[in-house]
Amino acid sequence: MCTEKTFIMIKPDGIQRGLLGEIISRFEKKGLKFIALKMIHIDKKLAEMHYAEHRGKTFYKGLIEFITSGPVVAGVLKGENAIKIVRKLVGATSPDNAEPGTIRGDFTINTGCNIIHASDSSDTANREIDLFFQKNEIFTYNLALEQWLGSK
Ligand code: D4T
Repeated sequence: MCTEKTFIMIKPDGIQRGLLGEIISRFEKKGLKFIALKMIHIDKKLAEMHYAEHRGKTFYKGLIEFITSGPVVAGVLKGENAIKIVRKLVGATSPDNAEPGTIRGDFTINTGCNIIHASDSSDTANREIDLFFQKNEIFTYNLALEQWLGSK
């Protein structure tokens, strides 16, 4: 068993389309625990740090403009194998590969406006959590079930 933390961000289109509750609910129902959650309007500097790996790519400029176009909701989720499980719930980047039943598979038809981001590795998760959250914005609390699941 490997208890992990991972970072998610519901993008401006997810909020514009009224999908916040639906998306948050999917993670909760799966059994993942939110240990941080907030709405922010990302500025250009933070956007460029978050998407540094894509600098120079054809879609980079549009990506930065889009992610700074309105508020996003950022969160930290904790649970057993959280990184892989959250990526599975989110679905593939390209909507034509995203399976029905996943968030992207159910709600998107466009690669750029794909409503949610989720960390793809432990290193990425740590980097992104540090980028978006102060230490005092991340909470420690137990769920009653965790003693039976062996996950805290
Ligand atoms: P994010 O980072 O948004 O969760 O997406 P992924 O992790 O699934 O995919 P990514 O890093 O490859 O892409 C980042 C972001 O860029 C947009 N994008 C991507 C785009 O507009 N055109 C493209 O061709 C690609 C590959 C969508 C997500």
